[in-house]
Amino acid sequence: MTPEQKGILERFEKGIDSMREALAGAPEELLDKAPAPEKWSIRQIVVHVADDDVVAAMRLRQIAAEPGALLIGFDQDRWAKELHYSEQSAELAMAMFALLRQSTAAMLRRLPESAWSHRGNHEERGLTTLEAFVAHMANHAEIHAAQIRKIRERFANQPSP
Ligand code: NI
Repeated sequence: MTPEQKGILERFEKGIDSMREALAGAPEELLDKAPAPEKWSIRQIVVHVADDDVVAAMRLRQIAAEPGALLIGFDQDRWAKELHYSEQSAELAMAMFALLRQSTAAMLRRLPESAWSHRGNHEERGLTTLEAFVAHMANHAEIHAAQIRKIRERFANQPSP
């Protein structure tokens, strides 16, 4: 692994802490707060982050083991609606997210450096390297952790009715 790949992998794993910290001490009723009616609540964001890592766990294994593999897209808004994200357990989603990320990070750590330049072929976004995809997933958890912190700040000063 190059120092840069090592840094990306560390950031990927730290996504677990970023999400945990963003959710720390959040009461259950706060999880269902959304910044606007058409926007996702904290609970929906947490389940989305976990489900996106379900897909990423598969894709990262495909790219590592089968370079050139076709990566199938999914409609995140349909998943949120059809899979009832608003009723799912945020705790269970976080546990799954943490376990998937730990296991995927352990798998990635054992790969030869050459595997990091393997490419997957995303049906909508085209070719992506393993390295770029791990970086993308590291960003994904960070972006959504920041989004959760922002929603919490917004509701922190509002007394409950
Ligand atoms: Ni997302």
